[in-house]
Amino acid sequence: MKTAVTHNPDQRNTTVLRFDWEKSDIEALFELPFNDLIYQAQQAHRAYFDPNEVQVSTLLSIKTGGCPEDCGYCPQSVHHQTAVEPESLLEVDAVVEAAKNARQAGASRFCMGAAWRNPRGRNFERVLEMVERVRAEGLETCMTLGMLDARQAASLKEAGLDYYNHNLDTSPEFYGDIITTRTYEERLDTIRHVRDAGINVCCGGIVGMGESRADRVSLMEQLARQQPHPESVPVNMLVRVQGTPLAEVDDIDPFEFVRTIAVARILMPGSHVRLSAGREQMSDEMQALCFLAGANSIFYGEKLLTTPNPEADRDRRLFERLGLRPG
Ligand code: SAM
Ligand code: DTB
Ligand code: SF4
Repeated sequence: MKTAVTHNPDQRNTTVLRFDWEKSDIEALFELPFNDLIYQAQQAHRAYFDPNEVQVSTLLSIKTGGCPEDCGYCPQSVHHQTAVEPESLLEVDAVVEAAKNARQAGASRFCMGAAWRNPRGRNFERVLEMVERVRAEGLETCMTLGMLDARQAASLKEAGLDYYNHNLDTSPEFYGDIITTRTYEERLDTIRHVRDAGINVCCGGIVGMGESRADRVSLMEQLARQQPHPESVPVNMLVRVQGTPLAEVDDIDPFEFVRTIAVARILMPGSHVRLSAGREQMSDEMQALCFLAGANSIFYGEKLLTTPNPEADRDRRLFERLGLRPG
């Protein structure tokens, strides 16, 4: 068995990280009685993290809509007729202003997302300046700009980028039903470039797109066999948007979503598991179950990129009611 001890210094864990997870191990976790699964997830969580601390990131769309990719879930694709109004890349000053507001509201990380297949030319130069200026405000920086080559990843590192988000989205088997303009292998290449440049990797997927449990197992296998594990693992619940091909897909059983969070927590115990898109559609009780299952990061603020996120007040109340602290 290939193992490695975590290097996270403030953790009292004796658990070792595994990178050799097999589909059968992951299936067995999904099949556990719910209470046993949550108990195991809690044990993994508590070995690595303060269970009452939830990391808070703020998200800003720095370039909205008009994306040439055909991701079936996404309101920003030119292939779908949605209500999103395309906007060009924001000015650096506007981004810095938004970052200051985020810091005052208690965010520790500022994530910037662009609806691109990949960044190019002058726009990329501007993005580098954004990283430098936001970092100078004392925030951790994260970007998601589409595919990167090795040189671009190195430039982002040099500018001071802390995290890069690039999701696998789903299993290799189901992927072709959702996206045809970018291959799974291209996604893995970008993740490798980010890793090689020394930037922390934020990589996860979307649940509730009509995939099977076997697909969720397979996505988790892809994530948990990366060595090191992605430092941050966003688990998005599909936000169904009118005009996208997935607008009418059936609801996933909420407990299956919670199970997916718990499995991510057990497979990658030293990583932040982010309860990302979809919180607006969840009850407070459902979110509490997700935290219990090991989610320990959220996006805070009224909007994700183009779709609604819970009001800041609702989140503040939820944290108070659950005794959670922003980390
Ligand atoms: N354009 C870049 C890319 O896709 O590589 C970065 C931005 S893209 C919007 C970031 C991620 O948001 C996607 O990979 C997907 O996982 C997530 N996402 C987009 N639309 C979503 C939706 N309707 N529901 C849930 N997650 C969504
Ligand atoms: C991620 O995994 N989820 C965030 C972030 N990475 C960039 C994006 C969610 C987007 C939801 C749809 C929208 O608001 O447009
Ligand atoms: Fe474009 Fe990203 Fe949306 Fe895909 S997910 S259409 S790449 S913005």
